[in-house]
Amino acid sequence: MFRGIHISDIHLGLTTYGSMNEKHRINTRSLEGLELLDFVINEANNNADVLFISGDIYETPNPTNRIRAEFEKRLVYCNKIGLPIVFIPGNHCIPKSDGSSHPFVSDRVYSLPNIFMMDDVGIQTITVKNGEIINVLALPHMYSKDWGKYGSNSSKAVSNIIKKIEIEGNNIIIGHLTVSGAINNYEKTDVFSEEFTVPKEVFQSSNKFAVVLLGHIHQHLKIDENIWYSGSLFPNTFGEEADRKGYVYFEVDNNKLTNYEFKEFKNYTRFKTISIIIDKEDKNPTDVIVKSIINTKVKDCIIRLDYSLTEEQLLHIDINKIKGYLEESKYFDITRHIIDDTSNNTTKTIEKSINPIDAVSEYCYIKGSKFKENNVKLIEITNKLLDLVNIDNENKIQAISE
Ligand SMILES: [Mn+2]
Repeated sequence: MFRGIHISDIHLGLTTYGSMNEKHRINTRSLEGLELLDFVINEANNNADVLFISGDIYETPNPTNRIRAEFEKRLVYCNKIGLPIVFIPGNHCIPKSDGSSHPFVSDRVYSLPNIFMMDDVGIQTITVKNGEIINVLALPHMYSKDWGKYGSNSSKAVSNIIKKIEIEGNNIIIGHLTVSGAINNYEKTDVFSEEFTVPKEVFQSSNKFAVVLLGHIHQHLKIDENIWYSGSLFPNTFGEEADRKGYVYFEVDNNKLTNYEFKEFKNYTRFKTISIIIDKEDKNPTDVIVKSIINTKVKDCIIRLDYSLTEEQLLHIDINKIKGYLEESKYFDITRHIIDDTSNNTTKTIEKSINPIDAVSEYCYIKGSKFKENNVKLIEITNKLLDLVNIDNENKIQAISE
């Protein structure tokens, strides 16, 4: 029997909704990711035999030296304490252009005996902390040029890979991909190549593997008894506002899953949306908004405040008072809609800088329902443009909001 801990989608280097932590000289979002990672490593060291991370370690294929050093420092630590750590690159870690490498290249780190960076399809045999031997099949993120050698599409490719394998003992799959049927609201759609998508039946039809540990979809999702997404380490966007975040603890005995627990983190930054439509007759719109802010408990959260009111009521809004009540939050955006009494149209003013993706969503909203089907496409194009800017995320967001 061995005990595993599974996390995914850490996105170290993500800076959206964050700010510079002056003491540590690192963005608050990355700092939180590192703190949660430290917590998980500690849990794994005390209560498990091996730690798995199923992709999207970094937000971009070009993390800053600081971010890379912080992650590698933790790998070196895992090696030192004798905790095997197994991980694969996700789509965020792999450059889309041909020729350049992912960021997991340091010989000093990746040649260590307890570090298993699996950047190619294949099996690795690993002795875990309690001396048991396990076989891990890696399915790192693949573009169509990569799966082409295994099959005509991503589903056939994975099916062929699994069929060909002959192994005995405790076997595990670790993959960064979309299982079709699992809804992917949160990952940016990749417009440069086909999505790496596999039907769940491909995994279900094989009894060679005790568990399938998945990454890419940020919501914690159970696809089957022994097939799951652990979900991202913390919410990256407002799309993940309702998710619970944590890690999966599991036990495998004789190549069968014998225990599974999702353990939610106690402390992580929550995203909260406050959406208010103020009654047209209301004489104190500021009070209505303030009351809503108080009820929401905004302390240490990332807040999106969105209110609708008439032109007349707008004159009674005390924006400084509203902002005062949002001060305890870690970050806030305020958006207002003006309800036009003479028609059903609303117009919108954006009070504070928002990220480019949200800005495009707002634009689609303003344009109305006939524009809705273009929304997804527009966001894809925006992502593509942001990728083409080809500078690290921190600079990118600053450049745009300036
Ligand atoms: Mn991903």
